[in-house]
Amino acid sequence: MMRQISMTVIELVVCSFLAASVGTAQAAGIRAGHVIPTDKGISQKALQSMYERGQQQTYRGKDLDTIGMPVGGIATGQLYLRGDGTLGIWQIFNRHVFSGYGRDNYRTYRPDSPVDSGFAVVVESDGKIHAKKLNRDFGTVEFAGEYPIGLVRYSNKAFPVKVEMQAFSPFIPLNAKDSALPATLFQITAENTSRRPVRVNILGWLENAVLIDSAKAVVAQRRTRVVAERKRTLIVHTAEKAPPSETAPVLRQKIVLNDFEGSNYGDWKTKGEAFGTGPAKGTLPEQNPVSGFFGKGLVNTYLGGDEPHGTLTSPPFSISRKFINFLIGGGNHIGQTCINLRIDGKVVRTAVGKSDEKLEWYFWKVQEFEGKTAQIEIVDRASGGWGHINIDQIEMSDKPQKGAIGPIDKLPDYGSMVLALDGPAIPPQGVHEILPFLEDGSKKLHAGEHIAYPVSEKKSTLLSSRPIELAPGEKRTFTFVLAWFFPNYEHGHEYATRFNSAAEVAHYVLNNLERLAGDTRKWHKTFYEDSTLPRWLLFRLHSTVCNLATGTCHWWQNGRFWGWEGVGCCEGTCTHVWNYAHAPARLFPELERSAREMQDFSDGFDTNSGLVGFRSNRAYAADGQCGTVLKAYREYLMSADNAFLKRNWPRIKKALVFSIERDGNDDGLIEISQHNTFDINFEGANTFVGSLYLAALRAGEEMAKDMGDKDFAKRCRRIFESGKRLSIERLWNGEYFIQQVDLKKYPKHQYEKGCLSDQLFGQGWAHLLGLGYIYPPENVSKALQSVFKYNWTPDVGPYNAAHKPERWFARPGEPGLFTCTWPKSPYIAEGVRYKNEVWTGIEYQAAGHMVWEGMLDEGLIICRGIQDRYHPVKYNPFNEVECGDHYARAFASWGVYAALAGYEYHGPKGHLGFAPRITPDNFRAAFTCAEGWGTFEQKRQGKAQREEIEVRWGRLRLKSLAFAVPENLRKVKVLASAAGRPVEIDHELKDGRLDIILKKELVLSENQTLEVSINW
Ligand SMILES: [Ca+2]
Ligand SMILES: [Ca+2]
Ligand SMILES: [Ca+2]
Repeated sequence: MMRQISMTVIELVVCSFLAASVGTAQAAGIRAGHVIPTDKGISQKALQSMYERGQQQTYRGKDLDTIGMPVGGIATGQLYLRGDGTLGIWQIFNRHVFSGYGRDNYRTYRPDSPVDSGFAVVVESDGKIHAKKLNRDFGTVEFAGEYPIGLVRYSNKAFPVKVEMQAFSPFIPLNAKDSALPATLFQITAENTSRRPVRVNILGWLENAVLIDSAKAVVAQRRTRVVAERKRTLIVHTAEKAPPSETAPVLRQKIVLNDFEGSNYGDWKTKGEAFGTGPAKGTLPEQNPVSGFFGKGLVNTYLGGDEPHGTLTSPPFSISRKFINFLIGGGNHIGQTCINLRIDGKVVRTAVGKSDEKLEWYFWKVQEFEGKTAQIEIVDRASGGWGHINIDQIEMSDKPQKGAIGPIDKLPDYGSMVLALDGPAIPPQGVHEILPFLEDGSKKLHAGEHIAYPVSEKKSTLLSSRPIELAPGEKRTFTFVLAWFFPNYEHGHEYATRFNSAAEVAHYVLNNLERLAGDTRKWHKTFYEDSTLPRWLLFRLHSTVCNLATGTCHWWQNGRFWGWEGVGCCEGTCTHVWNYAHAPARLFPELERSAREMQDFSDGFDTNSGLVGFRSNRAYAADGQCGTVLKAYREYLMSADNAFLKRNWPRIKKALVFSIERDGNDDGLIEISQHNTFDINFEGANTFVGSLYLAALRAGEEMAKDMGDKDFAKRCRRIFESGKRLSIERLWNGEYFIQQVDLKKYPKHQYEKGCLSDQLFGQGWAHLLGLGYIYPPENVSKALQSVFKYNWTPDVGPYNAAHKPERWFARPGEPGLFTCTWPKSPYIAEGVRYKNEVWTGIEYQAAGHMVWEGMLDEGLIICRGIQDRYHPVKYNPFNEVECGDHYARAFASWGVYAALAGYEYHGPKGHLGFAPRITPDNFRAAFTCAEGWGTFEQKRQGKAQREEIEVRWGRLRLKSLAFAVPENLRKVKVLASAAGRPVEIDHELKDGRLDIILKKELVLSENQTLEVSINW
């Protein structure tokens, strides 16, 4: 049931709350030292600006540096469009780099660009050639990207043409496959701004980066061909085995740099604790068995566990062989558990373990460095899982030790890359005269040549469109496609089941260009342009969706969607982190269904007990276990029929029964040890796990009813009612919900009388699933007010000065919502882990819930805080970090979006409802359903209200509707029509909620509109 609340009531709630908080600096009863102001200091003007529709945001100058917007297909790697329109990060080669957390990844930096590529515009006017690259040097450069469409504008008064580039990968909600193409489209529009006709062509170039990582270790060659076919021109980059060399090499004797057989490290120097005083003699205490090393000794940094850090550095030595071979095992954290080769202080080679204690051969090709002085350093700066490294037997040799590096065509970075021009290119000789404009000292471009060369060399190939004439004021768009194909991922890629090469991908994109680009633009228009919601808020709430197109998300060859928590760290689509993620399920429900069916209820499911291993393992997380039931219900709601529920119900039920067994006595409270997303265990009753449990019981009840399992439905209801009552009796302190725990018995990691921001997590979930209130509305509302009052601050500085966070995701001067505070009782220094941190996922979770409850100001203020923190003046607005980049918890933003519309949907029942929380008199926003998406509009004026549901993509099956009308109404007149024809309906009005039953099922197809007029 949605909450029925009219605008008048919302206004009253908001106003009375503000009146209560403003001006009372430190209300009575607040602990001294709780340095979070109750008056948040938000001026009326600032607040008002948050509600303004506003414009598409544009960024210039220094702001461009930090921007990195993912523009590849979902689950196909991670490619950034940087602020100036150049490409960055380039993690498309199956290597996902963990960026660390806090101090490591919440920092100001420009995303790197390890692969050379770009575009340039060439203008011929008055017989002269002018060329400019599309980058920051163009002149005035402006970034106006809104995910999924990157947009960069270039102009320069001294240049006769201005350019606008749109860069994106097809992104079409509900069409996962066409949104998961390993490709990026570039549509580059040149406009003649001069008074004379000009001839314009666009050039694009791309480095052959196949084997980008392995190049340092393998003997191979790259090959590039320029192919003209089907009115297109393609640069095709591949790699292959190198031809055998003609003279047999003379092998010099190998030199052992260190075999770690001594009792100490000799002239190798240690720093930190991880290396101890000498080499390990095998497996260390509490470590899984270590094998594969030579002799009796090795480097092993699992010294007292993963916690310690340190480095071990060799004395300088001269490189005098072609290869350095070594044995390596341990963690696979790039830059964190690694061995590096340094020359002139610079890391020129690096390697990590494979999250395996067994040591295996690895080698670096160092021929190019022969004669240079180098140092080897072994690094451990990781403390989490696999935060250690094992190394042995480092030698220089003229022969690589075979082992870790397999045949070339099996390497993760083996595959192909293509840059395709939609149209014919000019012959290579025509390009040569332009090259001097584009080359600099470090780079050589090749045009139209078939070339093969050793992988140790870097080469870029260029092609150019044919010039076209532009009259003054005229413009023309040129289309390029960048495509990649790197199938050798541990679990394969879904895209590799549809394509065999990057060229095939490029052809597919160009063959379907109009539809793919058209549908993507249609979504962008529907979501951003045709909405009445503030544009900044739309930007923020949709920006996190880009996490789908990063290393965080993977779509395996077998169809299973799988996610890290953040890029490269913490594996297994972790149930408790993904508990917060709503965007993927609402945009691409098939992906989340696959995560339920192929992980939660198969790989990760214990068929004996019903336990859902929270990382597809056999470990219990209380929040994740309950969340799995909620997700299953959501996936059912986002389905067109009940097939998903039918297939999975026995296991969903069993998963819920597992939680009921943890409850133990059916009283609706789980009191035994509850491992959870704070990476600790809560002991005793609490509403963090408790609300998720009660919501799961309600979801279980609904699913049981739909499956005809009446007895189980009744049992769920009974336990739920008990838990609801007992939670108020035992856990309500008059202002918010606390935890009932014996701190003497459990002194660590509890929150007890603290105010936990996530204390109503399950209630927020219940609203999103149309399950209604699980606690009395007045307690819910009061508790949320307390969360905002006690935990949100416009400046984290003072509080964090008093209570230092374990990791920094907000800096002094920045606003944020703390995980947990103790406003009414002494601060617990050993309390819940991460208490003093700010996580965007929790902020969205709480803000979304506040919006449901009509606390619109507070919800917007929290979201605005995130938007301000992630302003490109400091941080990449598309990369909300936690443990690693593009953290999955941030997908919670979609909960705010759903709340703003008061969206409720039940696919199998054909039910759709809206109760806009923001501007209900004039509201318009995009929505998604099981088989289609479109836009919903509500207008209210005088004694009339009009609803319009327009399908823009796919179809929408409807049997019932619900809308919010002013609460005081007793009687309304309702008329409905679809595609211009009257629709027969019944209606029911209660407390401001209008339920409409369609007498016959209605299917709206693309471009059809359902209109409902309500009069009173
Ligand atoms: Ca050894
Ligand atoms: Ca360590
Ligand atoms: Ca119990």
